[in-house]
Amino acid sequence: MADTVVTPKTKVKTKVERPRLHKVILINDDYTPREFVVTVLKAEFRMTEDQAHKVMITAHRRGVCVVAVFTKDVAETKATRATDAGRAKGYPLLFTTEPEE
Ligand code: NFA
Repeated sequence: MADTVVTPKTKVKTKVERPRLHKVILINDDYTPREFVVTVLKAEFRMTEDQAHKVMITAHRRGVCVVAVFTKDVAETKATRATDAGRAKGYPLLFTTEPEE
């Protein structure tokens, strides 16, 4: 009895997953000036003039454009800050977020 060998019946498997990323999406509207959208994109998302202009014009033509992807917290903070920048000027500029597939 003192020499009984005990084999564990359960295995513990540690699983590490990367956090799901969230998209920040720019929504088109009829009132926010194009140049102001570009300014906000450059300031909040550290884009060049060229990148910002491409994103702005894509949203303008198609209705929406994915700006960038971040962890949930960062995406939500940036979307809120960028939306608030428009609101401060009286524009209906809107950035939303959604989880990546
Ligand atoms: N559609 C706006 C305009 O013509 C520009 C715009 C682009 C606004 C992208 C919001 C998002 N002034």
